Amino acid sequence: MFLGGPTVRYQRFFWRHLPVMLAGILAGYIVGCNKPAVRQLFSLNALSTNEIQFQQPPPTSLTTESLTPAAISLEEPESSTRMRAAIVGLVRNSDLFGLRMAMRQIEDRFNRRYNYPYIFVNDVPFTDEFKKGIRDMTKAKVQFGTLDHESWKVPEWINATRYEQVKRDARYPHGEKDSYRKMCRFQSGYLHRHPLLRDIDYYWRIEPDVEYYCDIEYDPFAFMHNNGFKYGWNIAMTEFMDTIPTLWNTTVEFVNSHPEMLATNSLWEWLVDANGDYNGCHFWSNFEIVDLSFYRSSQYQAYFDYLDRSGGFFYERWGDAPVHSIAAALFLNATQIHYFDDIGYFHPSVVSCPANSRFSGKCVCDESKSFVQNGYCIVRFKAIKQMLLNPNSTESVHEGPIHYGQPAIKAVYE
Ligand SMILES: Nc1nc2c(ncn2[C@@H]2O[C@H](COP(=O)(O)OP(=O)(O)OP(=O)(O)O)[C@@H](O)[C@H]2O)c(=O)[nH]1
Ligand SMILES: *[C@@H]1O[C@H](CO)[C@@H](O)[C@H](O)[C@H]1NC(C)=O
Ligand SMILES: *[C@@H]1O[C@H](CO)[C@@H](O)[C@H](O)[C@H]1NC(C)=O
Ligand SMILES: *[C@@H]1O[C@H](CO)[C@@H](O)[C@H](O)[C@H]1NC(C)=O
Ligand SMILES: *[C@@H]1O[C@H](CO)[C@@H](O)[C@H](O)[C@H]1NC(C)=O
Ligand SMILES: [Mg+2]
Repeated sequence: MFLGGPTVRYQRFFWRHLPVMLAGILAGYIVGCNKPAVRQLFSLNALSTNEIQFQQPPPTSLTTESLTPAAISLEEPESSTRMRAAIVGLVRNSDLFGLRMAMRQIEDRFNRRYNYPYIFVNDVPFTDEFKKGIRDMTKAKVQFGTLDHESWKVPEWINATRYEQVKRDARYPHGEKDSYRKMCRFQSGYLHRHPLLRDIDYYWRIEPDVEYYCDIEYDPFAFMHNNGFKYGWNIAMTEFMDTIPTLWNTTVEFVNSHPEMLATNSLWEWLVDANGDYNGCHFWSNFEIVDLSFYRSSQYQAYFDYLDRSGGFFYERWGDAPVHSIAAALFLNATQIHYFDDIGYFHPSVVSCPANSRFSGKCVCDESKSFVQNGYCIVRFKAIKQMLLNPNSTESVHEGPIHYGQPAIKAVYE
């Protein structure tokens, strides 16, 4: 199925959404790691005809979030079949207050009814004060752990001279920090393999200072399981491109040597702009609900190892958010990625607020501050997923260039 006039259509889309994109870029300077950004373009020529085949998916009754929620099963698991799942965070002792605030909301809005365990890990031992302050917040089980050296280090193949120079010259948020880079590498490649997570199949990531604005009246873990979702998110925007100059090319190299890993109905198109370059779109991983079999798969592991070897976590400042997101968009089918647009959420300084939450319902947030829902990356996500799920749809949710069956990404937009 081809849409007429992709270029014109894209330009219209661009101008209409320019104010939102500018707002995103501005916010990018306020917030850090996995953040919105100025879009720098770089090429994707390396992906060629033979390496990527796009097929239309079979018809499915499952439709995109918000469009027909009734099609999605909200059934709870039987009480005896609780999910093997936990609420998980990498945190510092100094995060005690911010984490207590986040937990209070998660408990009140959700977990006091479900009692999923918490797991917190740290590169240094947690203090007794920290453990007590956290345990005071919940009747659920809480486990505390530390990391092994392997998962929190600058690998031996990193050239120390070059790395020191990079940190001195970096002009982006957290650019001077060693710990921030170790953090991003850890969350990309090691958190899901931590021994405390051995017995869980799903995690829900939390961070200090996040807020939950709505009652969550179903079990998102069971919901993921029942619908076959592997990756769940609720904020998406463009990355600060100075932190990932070579991430996309490194990814393209990897995919070219493992073309079979690309999912049949992947969301790859969500990642590329009108020039076929990486558009910086990614899910904010400070909130993510994930079927850990995805991160524990040989594909994901191979991808992480390849990225790690290339040195970009240190020579640049690759965030776990773009790494997780690119992997999900390439290696999962679109039907396995879910937008939790019903979970009202705040991470400094971005709000995701469900519609009509100001004066009615159980959310308390101001949707007018929730610019991300109309942002470039979220609009495109919905449009592309909708097209994949229902290629014949005449719904006009799709804007921007979306096509099937094109031989090469580069050619799609020409
Ligand atoms: N144990 C430990 N946790 C860390 C370290 N650095 C960051 N973290 C945790 O990693 C998570 C992400 O760090 P943040 O500083 O919130 O990073 P961010 O959200 O990308 O950036 P900001 O917008 O600047 O907050 C948080 O849960 C932090 O507590 C560290 O050096 N040690
Ligand atoms: C990425 O690869 C393309 C095509 O090989 C090349 O033209 C471009 O310069 C590369 N970009 C970076 C930042 O290395
Ligand atoms: C390490 O990096 C420095 C600075 O970029 C460079 O001069 C040096 O040759 C590199 N060393 C090795 C072993 O590659
Ligand atoms: C994606 O869907 C296709 C066709 O429905 C299927 O063959 C393939 O196994 C799926 N891929 C993944 C990663 O589940
Ligand atoms: C979509 O349209 C094509 C061409 O009109 C048709 O062959 C196909 O059966 C349709 N698919 C669905 C799922 O309706
Ligand atoms: Mg944070």
